[in-house]
Amino acid sequence: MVVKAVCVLKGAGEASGTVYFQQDSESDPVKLSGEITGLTPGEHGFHVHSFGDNTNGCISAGPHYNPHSKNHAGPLDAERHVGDLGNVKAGADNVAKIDITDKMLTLTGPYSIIGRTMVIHEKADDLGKGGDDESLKTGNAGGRLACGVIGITQ
Ligand SMILES: [Cu+2]
Ligand SMILES: [Zn+2]
Repeated sequence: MVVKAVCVLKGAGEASGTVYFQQDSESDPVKLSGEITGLTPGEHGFHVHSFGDNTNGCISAGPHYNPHSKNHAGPLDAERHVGDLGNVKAGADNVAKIDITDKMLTLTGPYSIIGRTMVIHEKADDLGKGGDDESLKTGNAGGRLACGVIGITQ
């Protein structure tokens, strides 16, 4: 059964966007599409964070979604936070197109990301290769520009 979700990202500044999620069956990867506008050109860290809580802005979303207690890494690493989607890249038009297929995310079962928060960051994610403690937690991606809770859609 196809499961679809959507996330509308907003923040205190210019950045905003919409991300669509689709998973064709329980064992299929999750496809993400959409775009984020109002970004400085270049790479921006993009993750699923633990909580669907935006009561105090994006900070209330907590750390990267990490149900298996791994270190932070990149989306292609076997050992990573479930929420680690790496970077999206904005062009000179300040827009990042989202076109990601991810095998670790799921929209079904106990580790579903529905009800959690997507965050777009100020800086590039170093994918755990920055050589400091913070790199293994957050990828040194800096502040949270915009975020939104992932919700079920039709
Ligand atoms: Cu993040
Ligand atoms: Zn992470």
